[in-house]
Amino acid sequence: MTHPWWKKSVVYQIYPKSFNDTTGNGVGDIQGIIEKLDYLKELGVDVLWLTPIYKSPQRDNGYDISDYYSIYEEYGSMEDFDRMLDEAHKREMKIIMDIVVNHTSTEHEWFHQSMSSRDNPYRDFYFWKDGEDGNPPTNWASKFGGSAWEYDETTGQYYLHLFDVTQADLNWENEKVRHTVYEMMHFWLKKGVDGFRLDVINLISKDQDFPNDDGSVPPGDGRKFYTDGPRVHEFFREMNEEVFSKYDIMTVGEMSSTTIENCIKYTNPERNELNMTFNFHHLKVDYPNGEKWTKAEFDFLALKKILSTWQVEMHKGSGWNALFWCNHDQPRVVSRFGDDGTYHKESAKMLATTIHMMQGTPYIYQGEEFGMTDPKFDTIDDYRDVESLNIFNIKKQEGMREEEIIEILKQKSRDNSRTPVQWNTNENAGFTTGSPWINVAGNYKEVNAEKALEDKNSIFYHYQKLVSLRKKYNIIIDGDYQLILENDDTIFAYVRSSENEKLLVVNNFYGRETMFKLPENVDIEGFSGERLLSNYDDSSEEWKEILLRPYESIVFH
Ligand code: TEU
Repeated sequence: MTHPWWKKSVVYQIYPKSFNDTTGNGVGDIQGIIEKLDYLKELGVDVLWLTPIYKSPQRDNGYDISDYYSIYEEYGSMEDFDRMLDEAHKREMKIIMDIVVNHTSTEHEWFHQSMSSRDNPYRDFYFWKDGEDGNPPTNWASKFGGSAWEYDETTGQYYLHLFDVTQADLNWENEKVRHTVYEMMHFWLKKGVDGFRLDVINLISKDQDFPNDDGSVPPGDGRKFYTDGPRVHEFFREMNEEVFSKYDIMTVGEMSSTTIENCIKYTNPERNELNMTFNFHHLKVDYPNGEKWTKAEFDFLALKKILSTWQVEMHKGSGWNALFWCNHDQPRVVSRFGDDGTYHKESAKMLATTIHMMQGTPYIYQGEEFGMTDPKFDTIDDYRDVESLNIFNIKKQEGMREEEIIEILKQKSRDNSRTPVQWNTNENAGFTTGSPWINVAGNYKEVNAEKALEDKNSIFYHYQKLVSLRKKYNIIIDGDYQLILENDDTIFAYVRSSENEKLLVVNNFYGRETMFKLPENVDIEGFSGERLLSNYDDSSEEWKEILLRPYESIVFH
């Protein structure tokens, strides 16, 4: 079977602001990315995804774009960008851009025009509505807290913002908006970029009746009227026909609160929409009753069940998953589902194996490859994220004690993944010679890239092996998936199968010993297992019955 390149690829996510600063201003930059390309090549990744590097007031670290055609000046110039693209291509790595077109910054010229008067030609680029008796047009909530509508005095109407008040939602019903966006996409593709990650792209089609949410379907915040909305598939097909189909690129959609049925439709190749989707259901297993802003253990059985259901159903529907534990919005996985103390190395490797042996395209988030942890900031002054700061204020107003809010942020804040990449033991972990825009985590002397490169047994080389296994064994790409021992509360084990081949993946998710026994109903009669990978030097060669040590993880072929 031949595969499109993006099915065989591993993607590495770069959050430029925190990646590598070469100017000493405390903010990462494009030159800093160029400097680290050889390091990324050594890891073996095929594609780099850059979170937004366009001109932006940075209220939401670039997800608030004020000009899609220029580079944020602290990151460098368009010449720097072109050079980076060229240098990546020379090393046979591709680059995909983050496209944020559900909304723009309110600093964008379109919004300035739009807000200036009710009959400005750009008025209809955004959603403007009258209030209802002094209240917002609907009771929809912003994802970052508060109402999704903001009143603007200039014209006496409200505009919609599903995210921050400075991120105004674009009106995709307006054909001019769509074509303006497509033109911008062509600009970047003509430069030679290799694809797009499309930010919250399943939110672009809003129910044009703008109903109030009666709360009958939780969480009752209005999302049912714009998530996987009425015309979203139509918009993707149009985008595909007018833009994507004209290039050899990859597209990955970030899908907020989506469903499997929709993700199959988004990614089944026969429908010509997108190549793959991110969904977040497996990362809500520590949100009890759907509530993110509370300190909680994760639900292990739910984690297994959700990941497995997506594996099985997407396979059946010929869809394609983006596989990931980490990104710039999520806490660090080793702190979240592993152990960032005693079993740091073992658990980080185990988590990597669990996700990389599944079907889909894996993503590695900067620093994950050597086990970066949550920084556990304990004062509000250390936090930078607009969402965290909003929530801090909201919870405080609701009467929660500051210490309690900080305990929640320590576990849940998006800043957990945004601290500078820990390159070495130098001051500021080698990220900057200046003062970093956000503090470096305290453990950089123990956890850093340089140290990982010097240790043949490091987490880094485990990731490197996982990347190379994917290149060697097509079963990782094509095999179907079967969860085994689904009710075991310690082991996450599954079998991948293709015609005459199987993979058995066994992971102990906890810091205690446990016995693995291959269930009788697993059809591997006649197979002899070869151990492909493990996170202890002397793991078992025997695969039917294994006494697993803390966080032990083994792959048999
Ligand atoms: O995130 C979309 C999104 O909904 C989340 O992951 C969000 O961070 C979470 O729901 C908050 O609780 C994307 C970007 O990845 C994120 O960084 C942006 O802030 C957001 O869109 C708006 O552009």
